[in-house]
Amino acid sequence: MAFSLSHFLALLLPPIPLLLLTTVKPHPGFGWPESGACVPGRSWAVRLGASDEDGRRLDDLAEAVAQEAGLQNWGQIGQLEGHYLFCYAPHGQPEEISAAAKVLAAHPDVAWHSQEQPLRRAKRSMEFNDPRYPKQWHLHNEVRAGMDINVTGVWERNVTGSGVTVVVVDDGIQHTLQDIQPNYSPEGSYDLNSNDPDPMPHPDSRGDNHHGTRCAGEIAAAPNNSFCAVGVAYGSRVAGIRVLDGPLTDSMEAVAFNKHYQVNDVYSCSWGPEDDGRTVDGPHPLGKVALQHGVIAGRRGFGSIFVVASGNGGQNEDDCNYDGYANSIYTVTIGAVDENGRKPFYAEKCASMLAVTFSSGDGLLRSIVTSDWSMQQGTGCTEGHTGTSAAAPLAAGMVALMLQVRPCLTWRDVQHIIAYTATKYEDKEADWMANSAGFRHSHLHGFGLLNAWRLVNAAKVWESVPFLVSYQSPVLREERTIHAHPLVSTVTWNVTAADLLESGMQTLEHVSVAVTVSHPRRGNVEITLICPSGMTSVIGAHRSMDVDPSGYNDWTFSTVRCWGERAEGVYSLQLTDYRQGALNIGVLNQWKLILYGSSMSFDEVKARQRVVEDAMGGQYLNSSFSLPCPPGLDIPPESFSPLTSNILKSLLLLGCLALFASLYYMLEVTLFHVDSRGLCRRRRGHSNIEEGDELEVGSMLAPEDKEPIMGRHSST
Ligand SMILES: *[C@@H]1O[C@H](CO)[C@@H](O)[C@H](O)[C@H]1NC(C)=O
Ligand SMILES: *[C@@H]1O[C@H](CO)[C@@H](O)[C@H](O)[C@H]1NC(C)=O
Ligand SMILES: *[C@@H]1O[C@H](CO)[C@@H](O)[C@H](O)[C@H]1NC(C)=O
Ligand SMILES: *[C@@H]1O[C@H](CO)[C@@H](O)[C@H](O)[C@H]1NC(C)=O
Ligand SMILES: *[C@@H]1O[C@H](CO)[C@@H](O)[C@H](O)[C@H]1NC(C)=O
Ligand SMILES: [Ca+2]
Ligand SMILES: [Ca+2]
Ligand SMILES: [Ca+2]
Ligand SMILES: [Ca+2]
Repeated sequence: MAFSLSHFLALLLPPIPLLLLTTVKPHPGFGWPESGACVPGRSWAVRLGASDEDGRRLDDLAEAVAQEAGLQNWGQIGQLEGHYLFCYAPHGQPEEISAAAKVLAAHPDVAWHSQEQPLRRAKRSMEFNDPRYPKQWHLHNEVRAGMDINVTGVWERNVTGSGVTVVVVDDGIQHTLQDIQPNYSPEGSYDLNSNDPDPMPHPDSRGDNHHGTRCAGEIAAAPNNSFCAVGVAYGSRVAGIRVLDGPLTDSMEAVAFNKHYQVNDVYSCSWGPEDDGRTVDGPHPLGKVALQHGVIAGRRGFGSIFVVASGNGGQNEDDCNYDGYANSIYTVTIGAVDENGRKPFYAEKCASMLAVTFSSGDGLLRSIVTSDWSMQQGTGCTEGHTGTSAAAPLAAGMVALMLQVRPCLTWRDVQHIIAYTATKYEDKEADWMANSAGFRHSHLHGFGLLNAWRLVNAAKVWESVPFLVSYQSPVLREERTIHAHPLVSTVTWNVTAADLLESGMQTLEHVSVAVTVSHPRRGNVEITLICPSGMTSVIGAHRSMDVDPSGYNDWTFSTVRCWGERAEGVYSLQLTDYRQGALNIGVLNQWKLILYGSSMSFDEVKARQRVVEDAMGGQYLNSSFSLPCPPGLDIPPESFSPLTSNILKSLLLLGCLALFASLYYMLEVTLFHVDSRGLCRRRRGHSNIEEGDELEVGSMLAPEDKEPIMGRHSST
């Protein structure tokens, strides 16, 4: 790929005469003539053909040539040896000008000459008349350099999310608002709380249904309309799915994740299970199937992009590995940092964190400035959007920018590009650790800060990764007592070359572990996964508030920290018990290792890292450059309309294989990078359903505890 790219670049950019790019500076030896200005139209750039052994002699020659042409010699141009600037005498007439041109053209010592014209150069700054734009520090931080998403250069290249739709799955969006209406997509919207197509929020007594509107503004607030703010992807369209204003059920969640999935490209979800530091919950069976179905059939088969907030339970020692939405391999898990790049009090950490972006912080640090609803006391604009809730939509907007320049990125390509491009910075608490593939990850900050410029440039040159494959160990029954801290209990599983032969897996993406532990106070247990390279992930953090006596029942933890590493080798799981007193005896009952990855070789991972870094100059962000993109598939706008519990139930029971077998086959043949074999075929298992979940009709109908994730500082 590196070869073909540089080759393409060579064709794309013919050598530009260097002179036009350099500034004209006086040569130290000469000094510029005192009077008159050497203005464009009166000046010539000349390259002498003589050899450059002796700078002094070239200067003499230049002087002689200038005199012959009736021009003044203004000396060497910058550091360009043999290049001189000649100028007309202040009172030169047009006839003399053309005479000089003839002399230069005919002169044997002049290799090249050019009469200089003013260069058209636009000033590199985005001017918007939106009154709060100057306060949107997350877009352009003038106070703390580098602490923004570096998006203005992307906008200057006319990349604004055009052609991409982001849907905010939340408590509705006020689409009549001045900043939302121009980019609102009714086609992508729905109201699952009232069961109608219009997701307009309903004012309630607490006045807090402004959340979705704020998220929508961060993504696509209209620019330059003299109103409020500007969105990250202000050229994209934004839709709303109203689902949080009322009891949320598993089936509603499932419908939301696939709603209008040929219209909506990116799903922004700023909510999750309770962040109380003692909950272990995630998508239930239907929600899980819907996420899986979305990445297979959404976006014409390239896969819906699900962006989820990592949670606001930091002050409760919560950890996003106990949040099934964050752990899911199908989601882009986004955490928050404050304006200083530090973890705010509310932010959670976990091994499945992909990256972070900006949001509110402690004390005097600024919050996110965005649209707001104008219902109740709302003004249509706020400076107080907070929490990881505010971070996820920024990430969703950045994904929209990526999809504009490369519409065929798959859901996995997006995660790869984030891992390859996120930036690191000094932070003592971050505890960055480099894995053997050279990716640095922190439990606090994932692979680092999202950087729109880097994401978009990488997206432009990104070739889709090979299709997803997976490997599952058998269920490993241990019944092993968990030692008290500082002792650890270690179990291992050796994944051999023969194990990986059938799938062809070479390098890793996500690594998951399904764990069953009995413990009278499960928060005491800490679980660490060690990949063959030695890279450690704290997949089950110790949580002092989690007093639950039922342990973990086949809970799937996951990590992204072994991304790009070789899949083969010995994996170990280490458990330790932070118990007080001798009574709490925990047992690791069983575990199972699940690897996700592809046939991409380790060397190819390294080669891609170089391709990505080579693209950071912006040279490919030219509309005349594009890698070929397959067209995608013709998938019905909605497989089931309306999606009833019964249909969902049969979808679940059939698994993806039976119902979508022909579709998968097509995907594999036409795209061969969007493959479902790894999703639907288990190597040693018999179940087509993710981790053999059983469907309980009861759980489908019971309201779940899903709460919008909001910072404690949320205004109103
Ligand atoms: C915004 O509008 C002003 C005129 O009101 C115009 O000068 C400016 O170029 C516009 N900015 C952008 C980025 O389109
Ligand atoms: C930010 O974007 C500019 C282009 O606008 C680029 O030159 C610069 O290197 C980027 N900064 C980082 C840290 O990526
Ligand atoms: C910017 O992009 C939009 C949408 O793709 C297009 O309509 C417009 O012509 C572009 N403008 C320039 C100056 O390239
Ligand atoms: C893992 O299995 C391979 C193949 O059987 C073997 O060569 C290797 O020694 C094993 N490693 C360990 C640590 O047991
Ligand atoms: C984009 O490509 C065109 C045609 O190849 C070229 O004329 C133009 O200078 C390029 N622009 C940039 C910014 O590289
Ligand atoms: Ca409605
Ligand atoms: Ca605006
Ligand atoms: Ca949480
Ligand atoms: Ca995830």
